[in-house]
Amino acid sequence: MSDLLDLARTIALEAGELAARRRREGVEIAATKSTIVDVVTEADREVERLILDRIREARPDDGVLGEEGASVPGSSGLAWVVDPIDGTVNYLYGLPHYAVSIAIVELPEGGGDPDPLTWTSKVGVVLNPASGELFTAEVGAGAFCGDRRLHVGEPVSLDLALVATGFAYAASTRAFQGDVVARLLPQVRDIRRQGTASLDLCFVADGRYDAYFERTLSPWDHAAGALIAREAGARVTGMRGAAPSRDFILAAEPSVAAALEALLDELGEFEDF
Ligand code: LIP
Repeated sequence: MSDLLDLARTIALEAGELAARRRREGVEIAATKSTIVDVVTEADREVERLILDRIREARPDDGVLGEEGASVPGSSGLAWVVDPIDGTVNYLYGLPHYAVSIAIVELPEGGGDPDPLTWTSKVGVVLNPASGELFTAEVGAGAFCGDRRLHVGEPVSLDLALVATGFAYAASTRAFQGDVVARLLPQVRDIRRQGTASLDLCFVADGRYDAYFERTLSPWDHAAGALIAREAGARVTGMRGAAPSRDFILAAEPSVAAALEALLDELGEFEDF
């Protein structure tokens, strides 16, 4: 395990303990963001502050991009992309399916803000504090859940595929996404919507889902999970072969990914909304 992965893992474990402790103590909405259902809790903010402090202590020249406002330009060429509590609504409701997601990415020449269209992922760590499952990956070194090596599921026809997805916080976007899913549902084994993109990507890596796709994700939602899925043998792509981004992300065993991408295109998933 490289020093970078070890550091990210150690920070995630400490952050996960804080998140779980605050959950036990009781959680309330601190503010809303893009819409009335896009919420942030004080725990989100406190966990991000802890992660930021630990990164700055250990690697002061690295950049940091966090969901709750952490934005630190670096000079090292590396940036940390952090979702302190992914699956915030699950966390708010006490559902044991949320995650601390930490990625370390290499920025292109010239630096700039971390952008999933231009960064190169190096390290990914996703911890579910409620289950204790710690998913990790380092580029070229495979993906793991604890010490167990992860492998994407076997090829499967779409009518037997368990497909996960998620929905935006904006009602108009959700209406569009719901229409696509309604047309997809009769053509796959079943749909799962568990509310935490980073864990959805890890579940593809572990063969617990045959595929996952979503639109409108933020960079911190998928930065770590995308590397974990890719290192487990999944194809992880954006729209029409681009890199994953807010536009679209899909992760699956490569033949399943190709079939699902073609079907989603037919169902209108790639249209503007
Ligand atoms: C969540 C994602 C999830 C998506 C939710 C939300 P958050 O991130 O992980 O996949 O469907 O709408 O965006 O807001 O909990 O960090």
